[in-house]
Amino acid sequence: KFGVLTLGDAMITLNPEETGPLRFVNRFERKVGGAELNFAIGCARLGMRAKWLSRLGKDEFGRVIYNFARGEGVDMSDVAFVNGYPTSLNFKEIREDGSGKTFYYRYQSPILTLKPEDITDRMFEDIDLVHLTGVFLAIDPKNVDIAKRVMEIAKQKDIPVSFDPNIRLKLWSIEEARAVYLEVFPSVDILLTGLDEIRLIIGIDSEESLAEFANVNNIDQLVIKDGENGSKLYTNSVWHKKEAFPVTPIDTVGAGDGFDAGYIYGYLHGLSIEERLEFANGVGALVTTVSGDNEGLPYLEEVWPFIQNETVIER
Ligand code: KDG
Repeated sequence: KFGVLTLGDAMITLNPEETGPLRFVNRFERKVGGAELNFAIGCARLGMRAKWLSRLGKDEFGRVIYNFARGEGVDMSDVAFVNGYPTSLNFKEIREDGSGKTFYYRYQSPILTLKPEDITDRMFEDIDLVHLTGVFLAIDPKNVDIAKRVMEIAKQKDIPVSFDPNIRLKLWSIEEARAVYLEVFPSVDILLTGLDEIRLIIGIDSEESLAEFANVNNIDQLVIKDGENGSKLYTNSVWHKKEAFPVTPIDTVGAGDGFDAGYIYGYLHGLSIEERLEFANGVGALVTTVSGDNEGLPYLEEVWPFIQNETVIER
């Protein structure tokens, strides 16, 4: 089994029981969210070993997240509970087309207590890929040092690094984000980004200029996610494209994390480039069909029949 390591913050996600503006929603479902944790759960469901490194509030909600992630088979051996930092909350608003807004209650996140020196060589044992995202970087400037340390150790050990900018402008300004991303990109082997997002960060979106950007930053695989328009990949001087699967989305939050897990599955398992994109598109699409940030992440045996449009016997 391939092993992936990721690190980040998680929170209780309050999913509205009805669509429309948050101020009119009276009932919520208590769920679990966090971009990197979603990724880890996605990898675990696809049959990989997934380690999520984090800190959780020593409170009831911290326990909910811990038990939930452990139940999904995520390796929680480098997660510690901390006092004085309550587990964060994230209220979601969902519109009729499945698109969402988030309202964070995330001021003293437990991950603020994680320090660069907490990252040790031992955590990289049996790890085949390290995945980082911009949510972790946005939470606190010192997280940039942590990420740098992680990428440095990964490089020493010849472990590829994937990165998703996952831009959250409610957590930092575009200027702050841009400066950090530009520092991080040259250390990234696989960049998994939304088209809108990369346009926002580097101000370009044509294939020619994106290819140039990948070459300059030494990015081996530049993967562009474009929702219902599908995805594309630039690698070895060539662009590859795959169309999206038509689905009726009910909650799109977490689809990008699912796509990332699907792509990394395909990469580590040696799927061809076209298959890899198709697989990732399939995982991302399936995530949007279920309410919650990670509930829709498919198990491996659910992905292929979906992609091949096979009839599944249900009863
Ligand atoms: O990618 C999905 C995440 O955005 C969600 O689970 C919550 O981590 C989260 C965030 O910071 O928005």
